[in-house]
Amino acid sequence: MKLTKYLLSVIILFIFSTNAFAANETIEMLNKQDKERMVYSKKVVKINLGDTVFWKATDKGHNVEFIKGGVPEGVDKFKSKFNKDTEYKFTIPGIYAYWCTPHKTMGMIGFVVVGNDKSNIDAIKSIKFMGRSKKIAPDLINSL
Ligand SMILES: [Cu+2]
Repeated sequence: MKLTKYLLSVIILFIFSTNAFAANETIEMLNKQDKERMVYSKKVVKINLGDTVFWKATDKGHNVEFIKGGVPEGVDKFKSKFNKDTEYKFTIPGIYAYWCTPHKTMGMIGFVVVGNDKSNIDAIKSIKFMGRSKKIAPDLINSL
């Protein structure tokens, strides 16, 4: 009986520690998905405060860059290295808009809503998107 309890606590501890390091959302950086080229596998994710998003460099030549003015107040700038997996832990609530630096005009944009806080939606709406990103941004922003 004592051993069972011990094993149980070991198992619970293991599950807990595994989750602590796992991302809450995984987004792939892709050259192609269906008919789209240069795309994040998920353009919009909604997460809880304190969650982590992991971007997997499935295809090369991509990165993640927070858009200036497109993140909640107090968030530092973030720009990941090309060709590398990256992750970010979201500790400030609000909407985060990001793009892939070389493909920001090709529709390679994404949004993260943290803690269901949309208080910075006006700032998000005033981001100057270009090219294909300008075409797809309004519908994405409306879906947040
Ligand atoms: Cu890209």
